[in-house]
Amino acid sequence: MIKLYHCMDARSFRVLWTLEEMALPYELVMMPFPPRFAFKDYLAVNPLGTVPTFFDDGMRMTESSAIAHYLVTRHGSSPLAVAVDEADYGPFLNWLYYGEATLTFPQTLVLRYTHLEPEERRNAQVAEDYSRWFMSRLRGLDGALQDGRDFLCAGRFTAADISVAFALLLAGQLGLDVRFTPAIVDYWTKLQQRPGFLAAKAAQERAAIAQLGPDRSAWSPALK
Ligand SMILES: N[C@@H](CCC(=O)N[C@@H](CS)C(=O)NCC(=O)O)C(=O)O
Repeated sequence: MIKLYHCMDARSFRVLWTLEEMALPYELVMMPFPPRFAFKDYLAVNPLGTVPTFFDDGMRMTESSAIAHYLVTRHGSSPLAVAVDEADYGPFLNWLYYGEATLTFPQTLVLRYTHLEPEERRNAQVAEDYSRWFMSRLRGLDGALQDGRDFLCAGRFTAADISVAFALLLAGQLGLDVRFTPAIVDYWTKLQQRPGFLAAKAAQERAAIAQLGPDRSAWSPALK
């Protein structure tokens, strides 16, 4: 049985989106963000306090892009995976890692110094520096999309798109999407229309209302 510990629109959304695209059964545990402070029992599940934590029977994982990769390779021969013998296997892995390590990391500094730190420790300069750093790193994505492709590799939607698209979702939460190039806006707009994306959005909303209550400000107390 698959079990996913998740916070609204956090990196664990990569996993939730993959599960919905693959129509796999799962149990979703919604927690207020950040669980390290707002749901301390979670530290027994994941001492880092980060989301996702994912279980497949007894096996536990905590890296969102790796879990997406695991799901599309371990659970059936999914078109969301690019196989080792396909020409785009290398680009597939590269985009999968780029989404987290290159695109998401600088945004966490923006999030921290605009929302998570107490008022007196917030720092507009740090936030702007890392926003610019993120934007310059997006050049890799913009360049790849210049040929009008809808998906990053193998000519089809894969887990690599999920990994990169999460970084675009986070950018929207931070107000950085106004700086997206037309090619990135176009790519991201189409991905958000996918039934799997919409199902994942609806699933987290339903579970949050059921498990955390209807007051949205309680879902992410640190982001008020
Ligand atoms: N590299 C990890 C990072 C996990 C991570 O830092 N998740 C964030 C949510 S987007 C988190 O839990 N932050 C809260 C905290 O650090 O306490 C992944 O891709 O899953």
